[in-house]
Amino acid sequence: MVSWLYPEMELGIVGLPKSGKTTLFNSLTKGRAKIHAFGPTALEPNVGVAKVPDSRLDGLQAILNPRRIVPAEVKYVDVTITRENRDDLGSDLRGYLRTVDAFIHVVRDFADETIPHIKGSVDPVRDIIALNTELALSDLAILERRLTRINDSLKGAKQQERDSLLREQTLLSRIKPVLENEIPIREQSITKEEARILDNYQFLTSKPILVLLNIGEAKLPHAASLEEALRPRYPQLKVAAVCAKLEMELTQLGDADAAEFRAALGMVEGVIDRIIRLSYEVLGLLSFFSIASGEIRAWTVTKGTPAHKAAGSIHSDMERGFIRAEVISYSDLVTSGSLREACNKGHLRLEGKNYTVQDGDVITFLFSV
Ligand SMILES: Nc1nc2c(ncn2[C@@H]2O[C@H](COP(=O)(O)OP(=O)(O)OP(=O)(O)O)[C@@H](O)[C@H]2O)c(=O)[nH]1
Ligand SMILES: [Mg+2]
Repeated sequence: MVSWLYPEMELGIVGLPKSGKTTLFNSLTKGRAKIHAFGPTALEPNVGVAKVPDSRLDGLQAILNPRRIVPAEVKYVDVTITRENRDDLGSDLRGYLRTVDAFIHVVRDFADETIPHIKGSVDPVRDIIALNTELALSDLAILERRLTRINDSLKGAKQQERDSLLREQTLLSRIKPVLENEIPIREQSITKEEARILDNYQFLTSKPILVLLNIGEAKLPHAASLEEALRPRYPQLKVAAVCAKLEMELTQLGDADAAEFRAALGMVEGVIDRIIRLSYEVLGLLSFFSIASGEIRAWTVTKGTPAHKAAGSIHSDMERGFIRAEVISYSDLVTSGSLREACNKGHLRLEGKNYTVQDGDVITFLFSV
């Protein structure tokens, strides 16, 4: 989806019933949504945000000593699969999934006899393949319906409409057999113009996926090797292993107690922070920083956003009345040690509205309305 502004971007947490989706959601958002070992959970999705950890904010704090620091946020939606005995995506759920920008696929890799696995056994690779196949089948159904409709429309179409229908037909007919060979749309080579046509369909296999292996306590010491084992199989996907249950319990403890538990259990620090950062990456997002009224704030835009649109993410007046952007890169600012020194060294650049904002830019927008 072509969208400059962050609030529309969200990740849908998907996976088989009882794979640990809500447990992970609570760990990420420090939430307290209900967890159930048995039976279906509520219909409504859980929605929450996580603050995006960013060591550059600490770097800016050390130099600028602001009153307040406001990190970026990323939004999660925990989508519940309602019927306990179903292992496919229901049609209403599928419709909902079309609206999210990326998926976190929670894959069960914990053993617990009190929580039956819907497929009878724990087998993460099988579950990853099954979801990918389902997403592909859902897209193929849409492709086929659209191709049939195009064929019908072509019969009575005028020249101009005909040309655009034919272009679309060529594109969809090219994508379809590749998808039938299980190559998701996001891995197919598609031009920008073609992507705009495809955007209308919100294809599920065009969305990025972060695979989260939900491992049990017993597998904690092998977290890294379990991730490594999956990576070559899914080179295009980001993969992370986490013990969601323990992470959720730790978010409910104080920092000191949590650190002690972590050490005792041999858990790696910062897994949840890493997952939040990975979420931000799969969404293709970057942060720029503003410094105003004693406040440093991280703002979120998609990669490739021009300066005037970035200004609009702060305030629509800034976009409308955009004059120019004063930009210093984070690394130049930090190596200079102060704003004044960075300016003395000539690191402050004046950029126009079409400047492409870079990750870590510290920007002041000049505007007039
Ligand atoms: N042993 C163990 N249990 C876990 C782990 N993660 C989740 N669980 C348990 O699995 C059960 C289901 O967890 P949920 O987070 O509700 O799973 P879900 O995918 O949201 O389930 P539905 O929304 O009903 O599909 C709960 O009893 C959790 O405590 C884990 O890493 N280890
Ligand atoms: Mg749930």
